[in-house]
Amino acid sequence: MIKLLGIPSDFNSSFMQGPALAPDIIRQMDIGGSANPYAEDGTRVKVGETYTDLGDLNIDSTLDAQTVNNQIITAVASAIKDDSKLVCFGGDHSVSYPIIKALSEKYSSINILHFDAHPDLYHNFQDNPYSHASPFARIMENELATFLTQVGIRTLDKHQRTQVEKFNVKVFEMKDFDLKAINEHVSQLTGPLYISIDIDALDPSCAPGVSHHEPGGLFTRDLLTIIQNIDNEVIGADIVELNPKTDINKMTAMVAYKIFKELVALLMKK
Ligand SMILES: [Mn+2]
Repeated sequence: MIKLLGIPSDFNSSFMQGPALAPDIIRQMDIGGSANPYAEDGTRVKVGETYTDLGDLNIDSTLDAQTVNNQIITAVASAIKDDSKLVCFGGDHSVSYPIIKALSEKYSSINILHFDAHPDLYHNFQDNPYSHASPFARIMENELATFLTQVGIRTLDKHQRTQVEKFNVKVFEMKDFDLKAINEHVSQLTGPLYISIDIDALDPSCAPGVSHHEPGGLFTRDLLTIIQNIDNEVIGADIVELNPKTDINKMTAMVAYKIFKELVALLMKK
């Protein structure tokens, strides 16, 4: 079974709030009537038919980050204990750390395919170890994943380059974008694959509804092509950092929904 969980977390965002509003807005694309309910391979994707919507976690932003992380870990563990595959809508990117923590207790040798403008590898950002700028530092230092691949990156600074080397991350920087090389690399990964998609991996012309606009990103088509070429065992995915407050005519919400449909079709394959 495929399940959807909304994690409306905002309090680890460093710059502006908004991603907590995203899960409901992406869901509206499914039920609003304007969208086609099919992935491009013909898979019908509809709530109650193809996937079960678990609703949103009730995130209490007055609690400390570790308590909220534990709440997310418990919810994810419970959702996957019947061997369901889970897609989560964030929320800011901080949610990927507790999601992958829960998955790592069920699966070993996880590979992560991470789409983002930013590497999110800061050891310590604004004195918040659970910041949305740091989830992949926490994941890698706790050895929750065997290998991390990043695609769409265009903001590497000196510190994060050091972190890339420390954690042996394979980074496909946007300035060297090569679709074929990415597809080939992903096909060679062995072990279960988790996909984390920060919507700001996309160019702001495709996805303006994000908190951190970083020009020079992926086109929606590039991302869809990479997803559609994946033949690995995929164990789950997240779509994070959509900020409805900066969106235009819900176009980014529709892009997120389109990506969700392709992810569901992929999760149904094996
Ligand atoms: Mn980002």
